[in-house]
Order: sequence, then structure tokens, then C-alpha cells
Amino acid sequence: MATRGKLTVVEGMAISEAIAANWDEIYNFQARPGDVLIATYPKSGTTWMQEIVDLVVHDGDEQICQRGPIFERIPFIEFSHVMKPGMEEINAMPSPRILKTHLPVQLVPPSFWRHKCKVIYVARNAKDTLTSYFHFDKHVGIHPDPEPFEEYVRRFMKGDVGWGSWYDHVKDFWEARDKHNILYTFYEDIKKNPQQEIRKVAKFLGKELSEDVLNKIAKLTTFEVMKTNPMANASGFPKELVAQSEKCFMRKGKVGDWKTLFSAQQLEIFEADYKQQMSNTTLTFSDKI
Ligand code: PPS
Repeated sequence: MATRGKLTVVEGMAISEAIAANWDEIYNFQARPGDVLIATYPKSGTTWMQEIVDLVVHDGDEQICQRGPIFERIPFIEFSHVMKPGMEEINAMPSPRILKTHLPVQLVPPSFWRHKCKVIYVARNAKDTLTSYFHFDKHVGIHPDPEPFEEYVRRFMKGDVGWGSWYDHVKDFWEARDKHNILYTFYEDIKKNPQQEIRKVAKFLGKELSEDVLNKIAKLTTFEVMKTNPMANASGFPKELVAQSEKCFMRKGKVGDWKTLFSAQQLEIFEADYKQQMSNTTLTFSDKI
């Protein structure tokens, strides 16, 4: 990797310098009534939920969902200065828009809360998120080199990776779910029972879809189908940012891939720290891994 971006700190969150440089405009983003926000910690199934939501909103019409790459159909707010669509294009999109963010709940642009926008959150278990993020950071230049893995595990536990602490992110959205209009979903649940989780998303968005349409959406959003769909697999990502997008966005799509990276000793340290960091929440992932 020729160039490597650096992390800095904004409002207590570690974030790439490229995003920090435009922080005021990002935080002051003007959401509109009816906008839907897909919010996640990185590598938690964002792209998957993006495709599900676009298909739900369009009644399972796969042709409409071929109208452009996923990152154009559902723009990424914090990246609007890094790649297209930029802020002007996002502002020009007709309502209702579907948007993506990785920001922690306290840093979501306040206009989303002011307009009581619907927010769909996807949480993924910590070890698989870390594993996916490690592979992503190896191939994408916006963050520092993640090698060696042992050091990456330490940084992840401290929240010294892009978008800060996974622990605070999942816990704070969990606490906020009843205060705001938030649907809290889990990657592992979508994997286990996609129809059921897609039905929840549809209900949350006020869409009544037939069983046939729900089944169709579940099929179109399997890992295998999305991986080969150029409009869903992020293969059109700018090459200067992502040299080999297939290694970043549609890598394995499994639950439990962390087992390929963690040593027994790393696991022990990670689990002890996890217990401590997750001791003050009712949120659990234990039966989902
Ligand atoms: S990003 O860059 O933060 O927006 O990445 P994100 O989309 O959140 O997460 C990428 C991981 O999600 C997996 N993925 C899927 N899993 C199952 N089914 C489907 N359809 C699917 N689509 C994406 C993707 O493979 C990444 O996980 P890993 O573990 O790296 O394979």
C-alpha cells in the first residue's frame, strides 16, 4: 500500500484525518423528514442492510436496484468529501433518501433526531467485526497499517481504530433504541433467519410485502448473490481508495471467521477485556456467535 491515512481524534472518537478535516459539515448534515439512516460500526453488515433496505423500499424490484452502485444509491455521509456522491449531490437527491453512517449515536448529525428519521442499526459480534476490519484495513489506505494482528487487537480493544470504540458504539445505540426511532438488528440473526429479519425491516419502514417478495429479497441478498452483483458488491469503488474491493466488502460473509486469526492467548485476553467493557449493558451477543 503506497499511502496510508492517519487517525486523529474528533469529539473523543478516533477517525481518519480525511473525515476529520470536514467534520463541521458532516455534523451539520441536513437530514429531511422521511430520510432513513442505516447506522453501523464498520464491517457489521452495512452493505448487506443497504441492499436489503433498497429492495424493501422498491418492493423487491431487482431492476430498480440495478440503477447504480450501492454507494451511489445509498450515500455514505462521512465519505461525501472523499468520493462521490458529494454533499451537493446528496443534498440534491429527492426525498425520501436512504443514507449510511458509521458515526456513534452521540455524533449522528442532530437533524436526523430533530426530524425523527427512522434509523436501522446493525450490530455484529466483536470478534468477527474485528476480523473483518483487520482484512479491510489491509487493503484500504484510509487507515494506518493494521499489521501485526496482535497490535490490531490491542488497538480495537482501546477504540484506536476508525470510528472509535466498537463497545461504546453497540452499547450506546442499544441504550438509544427506545429514545429514538431505531430498529436494532444483528448480523448473526439476519444470517440465521433472513426472511424474519427482512420482515422486521419492512414492518419498520411501513411496507407490507408478500411472502413471495420477502423470499425474493432474501435470495437476492444472500452473500453469494450479492458477491456477483456488480451493483451490490462495491466493485466500482474508486481504485485509488480500494485496490481489491472483493477482499474488503464481500470477503467471506460468515459467522465465526475470527477463529482463523485469534490465537488461544489473544482470545483469552480479548474475552477478559470484553467481559469488563460489556459489564454495564443489557446487550448480549453470547448466543449469537
Ligand atoms: S463497511 O465497509 O463498513 O461498510 O463494511 P460492511 O458492509 O459493514 O461489512 C462487510 C462485511 O459484511 C459481509 N457481508 C455479508 N455477509 C453476509 N451476507 C451478505 N449478503 C453480506 N454482504 C456483505 C462482508 O463479507 C464483510 O464481512 P467479512 O467477514 O469480511 O466477510
